Amino acid sequence: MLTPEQCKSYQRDGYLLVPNLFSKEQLAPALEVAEQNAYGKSHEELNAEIDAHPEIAETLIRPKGRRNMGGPRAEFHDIPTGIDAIDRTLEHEPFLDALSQLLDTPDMHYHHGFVYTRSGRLDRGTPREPWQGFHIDWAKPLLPPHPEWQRYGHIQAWVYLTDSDADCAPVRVLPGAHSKMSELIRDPLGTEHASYRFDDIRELPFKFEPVTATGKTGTVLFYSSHMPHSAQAFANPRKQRAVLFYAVGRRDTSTWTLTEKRDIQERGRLRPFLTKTTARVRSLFGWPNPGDDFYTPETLHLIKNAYPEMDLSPYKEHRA
Ligand SMILES: O=C(O)CCC(=O)C(=O)O
Repeated sequence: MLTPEQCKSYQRDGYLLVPNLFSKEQLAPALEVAEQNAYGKSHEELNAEIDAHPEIAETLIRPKGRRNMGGPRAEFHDIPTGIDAIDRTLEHEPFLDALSQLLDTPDMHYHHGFVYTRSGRLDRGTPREPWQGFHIDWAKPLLPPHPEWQRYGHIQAWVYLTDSDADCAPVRVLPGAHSKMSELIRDPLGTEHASYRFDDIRELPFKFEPVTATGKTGTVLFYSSHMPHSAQAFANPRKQRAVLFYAVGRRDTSTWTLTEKRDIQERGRLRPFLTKTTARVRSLFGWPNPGDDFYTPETLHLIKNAYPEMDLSPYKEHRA
């Protein structure tokens, strides 16, 4: 069980690193499978292969997009993968207990899970500067972040299969920013901010100090889906970073906290469609129905910012 201090620190900071939630021995079979999937061999053998044939690195560079989170030669990345060594990691009771404590409910909902590997020799496209690259992951229904981040958010939990030391590109988070999202994202969807991406955190109206989420194998990083996070480059290109990455939410709000990473073109088509369609059809895409307590004067205002052209009267009428 997490201590009350750990729970409090998650509430305050929006993230929590829990060392030794799994043992290294317990995760070793999952790491072996993740490496075979990612590289077709172990990571050490991959480095040897690239040493012998440097030209292959160009063709193996981590391809862009969620489909390729598994790695450059991945056959899969979605969990369940069909392989017990990975899939049954989710059964670890202390992990489920921690999720339940942080979500403040025994009734949880699995949104998605990915096997996610990055190898230093093949990595491209990471932000160059420490203030770049922060974003929250797109909400599936394309709703702006709700001020009640705890109730209307979910948790992203990264189970570290490898040591995520300072030189192996640990992810960075912005403590405290999770509870400010509704104040920070005020623009129409489709602009820089409303893509939930902050080009330069130094320009935000609040000052945040990024924290680098280092941890040894067996550590779990929990962060709120409202938490901006950013990748960084490997300081040691011979290293890798492998995690099992889960998104788990509260069951009672699961429809609209789901954040599958949608294809960018699909998002582009969905936004104008959501703007003009009916409330009933919007509900097919995960929007709460008119009358749901999701809609408050404040959230209606946020939605108006996000979708200036949308007719919000069905949602407003139900409040009257
Ligand atoms: O690879 C990383 O460190 C960050 C990944 C990330 O930002 C994401 O998956 O949304």
